[in-house]
Amino acid sequence: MERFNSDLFLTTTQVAELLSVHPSTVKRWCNEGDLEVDKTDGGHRRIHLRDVLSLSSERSIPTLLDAFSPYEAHVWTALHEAVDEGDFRRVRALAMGWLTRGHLRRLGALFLELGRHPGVSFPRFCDEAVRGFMHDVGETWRSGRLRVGEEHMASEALTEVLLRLRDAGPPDESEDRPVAVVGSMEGDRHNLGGLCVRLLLERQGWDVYFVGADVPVEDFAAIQRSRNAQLVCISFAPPNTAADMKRAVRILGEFYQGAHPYTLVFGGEVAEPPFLDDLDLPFQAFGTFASLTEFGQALDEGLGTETRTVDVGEVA
Ligand code: B12
Repeated sequence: MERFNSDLFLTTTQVAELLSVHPSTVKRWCNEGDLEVDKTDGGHRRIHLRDVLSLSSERSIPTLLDAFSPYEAHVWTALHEAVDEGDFRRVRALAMGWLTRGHLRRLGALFLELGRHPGVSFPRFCDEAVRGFMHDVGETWRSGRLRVGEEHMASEALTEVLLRLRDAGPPDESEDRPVAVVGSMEGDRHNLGGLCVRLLLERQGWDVYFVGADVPVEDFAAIQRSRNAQLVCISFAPPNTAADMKRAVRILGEFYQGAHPYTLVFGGEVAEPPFLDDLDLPFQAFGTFASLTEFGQALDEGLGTETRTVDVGEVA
C-alpha cells in the first residue's frame, strides 16, 4: 500500500473543516505565509495536506486524521469519497488492508469516524460500511485468504464500534417510549445485523430489548408479551432457510394474543414473503427488509407505532 499520497491538495473550505476553524482563518494563514498555497488555473487556492498537518502539529490543533498516521491521505480520501460521493469502496479496502495487517485499532477508528460523521446517515453507515465490509470479509475468508480468527476479529471490532456509537448519546429513559424486541433467529449466530437494528431503533426513541443471537422463536413471543412490545424485529441469515422463516412466522402466529398486538419484522437475508401466502398472519403488520435504509424509511412512515398497544384492561 502506498503510504502517503504526496499529491493530495485541499481547498480552503476543506482545510477549515479539518482544523475546525473558520475559512477566513485559513485564508489569513495563506496570506500571511503560514500555509503554502498553490493556485488552480481558475485562481482557486489549493493547500497540500502535508502542510496542513505540519501546521496542525506545530500549533497543537487536533484533527480527525491524527489517529491514522501515516495513512492520513488515504483516510481523508476514503472519508471524502464515502461522505460526498456515496462511494464506500475505499473505506472497505483500507479496512481490509488493516485487518490483514492486524491494525484493528485503526480499523475501528475509521469506522467510528464514519459512523459519527453527520454527512452519513446511520442506516447508510450500517448498509454500506458495516455490511459492505463484512461482506468483503466473508468473501475473502471463503477464498481462503483470511483466517476464521481474522473474521472473528473483524466482527468483534465492528461490534465494539457499534457499541461505542450507542454510548455516544445520553440515555433516553422516558416512560412512554414505544417498546421493541430485537434479536437473531434460532440457529443463527450472526449478531451484527440485529445490533444495527437495535441502535437505529434506540436512536429513534424506542426502548429496545436486545436478546442477541440464536434465540428460540418462543422466547421472542414470551418477551414481546411480558414487555408489551409493539415491534418484534428478527434478524435472519443463512444457514436458516425460507422454510425456517415460515416455521418461525407460524409459531409466532400461534402465540399471538390480540391483547398484546405487535408488528413483526424480519430483516437480513430474507426471502420474499409470497411463500407465506397460505399462513394466516394475525400481526398488526408484517414486513421483511433487506436493508436498514428501507427499514428506517418504514419507521419514519410510522411502522410499529401507527397503532398504539391496547391496554390489557380494556380487552375482555
Ligand atoms: C461474521 C460472520 C460470521 C460470524 C458471526 C459473528 C457475529 N458476532 O455475528 C460467525 C463466525 C459466528 C459465523 C458463523 C457462520 N457463518 Co457466517 N458470516 C459472517 C460474515 C462474514 C459477516 C456477517 C455480518 O456480520 N455482516 C454484517 C451485518 C451488519 O450485515 P447483515 O447481517 O446482512 O445485516 C444488515 C442487513 O442485512 C440488515 N439486517 C440484518 N438483520 C436485520 C433485521 C431487521 C429486522 C432489519 C430491518 C434489517 C436487518 O441490516 C444490517 C445493516 O445493513 C458473513 C458474510 C456475508 N456476506 O454476510 C458470513 C456468512 C453469512 N456466513 C456464512 C456461513 C456459511 C457461516 C457458517 C455456516 C460457517 C460454518 N461453517 O460454521 C456459520 C453459521 C453459524 C450459525 N449457526 O449462524 C455464509 C453463508 C453462506 C450461505 N448463503 O449459506 C456467509 C455469507 C459467508 C460466505 N461468504 O460464505 N459467521
